[in-house]
Amino acid sequence: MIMSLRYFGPTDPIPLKYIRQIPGVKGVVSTLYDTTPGEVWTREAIRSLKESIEDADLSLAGIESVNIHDAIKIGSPDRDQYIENYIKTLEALGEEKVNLVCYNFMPVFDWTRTNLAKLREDGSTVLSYNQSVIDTVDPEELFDTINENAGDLVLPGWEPERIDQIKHLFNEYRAVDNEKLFRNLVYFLKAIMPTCEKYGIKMAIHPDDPSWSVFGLPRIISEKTMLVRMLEAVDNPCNGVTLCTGSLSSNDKNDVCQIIPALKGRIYFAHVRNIRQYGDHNFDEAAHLSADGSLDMFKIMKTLYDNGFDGVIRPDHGRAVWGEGGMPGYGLYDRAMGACYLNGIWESLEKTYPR
Ligand SMILES: [Mn+2]
Repeated sequence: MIMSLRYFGPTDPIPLKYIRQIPGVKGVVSTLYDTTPGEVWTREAIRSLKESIEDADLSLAGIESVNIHDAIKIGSPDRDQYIENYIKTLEALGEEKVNLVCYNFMPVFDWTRTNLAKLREDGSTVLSYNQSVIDTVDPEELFDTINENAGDLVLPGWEPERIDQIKHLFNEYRAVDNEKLFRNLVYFLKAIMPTCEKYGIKMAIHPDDPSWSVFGLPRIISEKTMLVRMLEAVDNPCNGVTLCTGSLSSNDKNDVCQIIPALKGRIYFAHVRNIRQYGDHNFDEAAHLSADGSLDMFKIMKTLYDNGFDGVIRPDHGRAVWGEGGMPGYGLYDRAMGACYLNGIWESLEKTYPR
């Protein structure tokens, strides 16, 4: 198990030397933030990212994410060109010995929240999602609200320049239902598998966040049946999953501890965070501690342990605490507390149930 933290590159307000000081954190996951989906990554840029991380005595544990161009998800005529570009990026990563790639197959939005700083009773703030807000705004309004709340920061997936594409994209997705989106995912995976096999690259799809359709867009990676169907459709060890406990548990019908055994051996990356479920498609994010939210974090970690998980893991969105500003969900303090807590659970599992 490699405990890591997400790192937003040279413009991250949290320097690598701070991440290095969190006990037990050995690596970071990151991406090339100056690229856009569909672009071919160069070996030089990957090497430079990797070296900057290694210079800080950490490892580049994987890429989060290499994003998929919407042409591939929509299945438009130019998708093969974008798949070819993706393969070239994978080759460059493989040559630089990077072998874990997180990605998602969500149309238009990588993730959706309605409040980036909901005030809690302890004075901290968290990201939250309220379906009734989504039901009353259009996607463009939400886009503006999120960017206003983000201040000077650029949130991954919500880059201001994307607003111009939103209308066009919604139009394009009108002809894409869940089945078509699934077929397009399988088409993409089959095309990239030979390259992944050649370099030993493990693809780890991130579940939909939240795990239901937002703004009427299709959603296919939102529950156990669909995750299993995806793994079986392309039954190759290079085709795997990012287990994101918060995303899956946004739908309180999903039980992460039931999902983990169904994906046994194919979970290569884990985002482990807690949320407070309010039923009916509403949730707040929470501290990692089980008692702070709705999820049994010990049981989740034990289920991962019992199912032989040995991949990259990271705490996920934290609260904003102790007056820390910065990127919503990605401050240093609460994620550091999360990493220590998860490491503590893991140590107790290793000592109680040696394997
Ligand atoms: Mn996640």
